[in-house]
Amino acid sequence: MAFKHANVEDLYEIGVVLGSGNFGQVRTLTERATGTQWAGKFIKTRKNSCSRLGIQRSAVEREVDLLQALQHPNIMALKDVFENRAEMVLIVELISGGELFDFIAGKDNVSESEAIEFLKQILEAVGFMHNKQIAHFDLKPENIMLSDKDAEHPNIKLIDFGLAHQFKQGEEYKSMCGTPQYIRKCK
Ligand code: PIT
Repeated sequence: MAFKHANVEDLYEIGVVLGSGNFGQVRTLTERATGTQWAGKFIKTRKNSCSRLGIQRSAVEREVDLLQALQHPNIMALKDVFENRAEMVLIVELISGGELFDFIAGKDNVSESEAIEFLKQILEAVGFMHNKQIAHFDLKPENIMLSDKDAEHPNIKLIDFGLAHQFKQGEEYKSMCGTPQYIRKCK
């Protein structure tokens, strides 16, 4: 995917903050040409390799490659990527149902059939990734979202592939710091 150098604001109206993290912010976007709603992940990129601030461009490129390989109804879809000197913006599908965690916490109980429906969708997404030798490495309630919590059957959407990794045939991997979260290729 070629990254666009246009100004995001020329093409999208930037709306409210949906979430934030180390990477920057996720905000709602309205596409000016069509009125379609999206979400934008605004990532502050590193000015140079010595800086501790921001995320390296290569890390964003990797996340973009993985998201492109992961087109699945239960995985956040990527539409476009913009970049300028200071930041990169991932245009992704708007997921307006919030975290699965909050959905469950806000209810008195979750029925067995609802639980089955959620778990089935989570496992379908994870199975799809694993078939492509991609591991998410940060699956947790905060990264499991609902497309629309007012729908009768809300759909699961996995987000945040910032730590994800695609394992390649013939490469050997070792865990670092005692946790498989930090993997590196062995020479
Ligand atoms: C929302 C709504 C939405 C998308 C997101 C959050 C995405 C969050 C996100 C995505 C990433 C990432 C970190 C956070 O690395 O439509 O509340 O790829």
